[in-house]
Amino acid sequence: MNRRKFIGQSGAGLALGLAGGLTAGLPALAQQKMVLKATDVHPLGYPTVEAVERMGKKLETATGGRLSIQMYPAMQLGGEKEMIEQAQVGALQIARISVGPMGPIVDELNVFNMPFVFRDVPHMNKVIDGPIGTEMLDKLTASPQSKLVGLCWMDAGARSVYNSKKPIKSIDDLKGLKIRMMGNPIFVDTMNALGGNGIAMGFDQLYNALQTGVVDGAENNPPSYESGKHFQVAKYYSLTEHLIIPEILVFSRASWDKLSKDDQALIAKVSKEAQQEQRKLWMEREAQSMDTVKKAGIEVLSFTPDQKKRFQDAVKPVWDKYGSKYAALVQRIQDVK
Ligand code: BDP
Repeated sequence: MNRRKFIGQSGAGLALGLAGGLTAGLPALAQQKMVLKATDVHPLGYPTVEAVERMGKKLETATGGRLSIQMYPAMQLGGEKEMIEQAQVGALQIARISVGPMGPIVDELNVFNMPFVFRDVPHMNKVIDGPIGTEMLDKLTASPQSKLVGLCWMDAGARSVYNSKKPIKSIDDLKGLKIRMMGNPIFVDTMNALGGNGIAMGFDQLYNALQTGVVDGAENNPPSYESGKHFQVAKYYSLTEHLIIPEILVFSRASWDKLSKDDQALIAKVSKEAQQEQRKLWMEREAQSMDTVKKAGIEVLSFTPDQKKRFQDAVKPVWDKYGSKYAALVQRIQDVK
């Protein structure tokens, strides 16, 4: 059924091609109408979702409606693990996912998943906009086990801890709290090194887990904390900013290989534009989300540089365990000023 959706309606495409003055001599592929199925865990209006929908409109305009994107937002197709699996088999074409769950698939990407690897969000954005960003997308595309094509990066700000038990005023307050992390051993180890009790769990299960007390808290950027309504069940938010993880837009390799070269180039072009457009949407949404949660009475705590340093020092065991294999790349990341 999914396959039918992707390459279906070729009759309509042919009619459209002919109406557009094209001759029937063109390769069949170039005339096929394609609805690219896209998905995201976030709801409509979220910066990543909006950016992909805008990409779809551009594709429609550029191809006279032959190529379009149908968005399945808000975990309609499952959590990120399921999204990746569906993209890998070509059951959907475009998935917007965090680099977090991609690390176990393409190990090099894990460098972006290391705690405090970026100085701040502008540093991360500079890295993904530059040669390292391009290389990492190429590595993802070239990796046979990914079965995905890396299209572009998106901004997801910095992740900070929230919980339902107590304000985290210093690293000591994390002790013993059960904190949900994304499914990647680096994150569980990071939370454990910070003194909490890291628990890997899908984003799709998190709201319930917070509500029922299966976990005491989680960590995320302000837009996810707000739009996922987690602030309603975990009201203490502390700006630990321990992870700055870019998002990634991937295309199913199985589907990509069925596209004409021109369509591939067009999708690559609108993706590059989406990288910059999403960033503007992101900054606006981040400010709005902060505003919303503060107005709802959330206590947002920040740290002095000295207090922050305690968090950075505490993750040394994580760097000792995973960092050495990425040493050369980490150096190049640090050299980006
Ligand atoms: C959000 C990311 C989303 C992740 C989610 C998570 O945008 O891709 O699934 O975090 O924590 O910030 O799982």
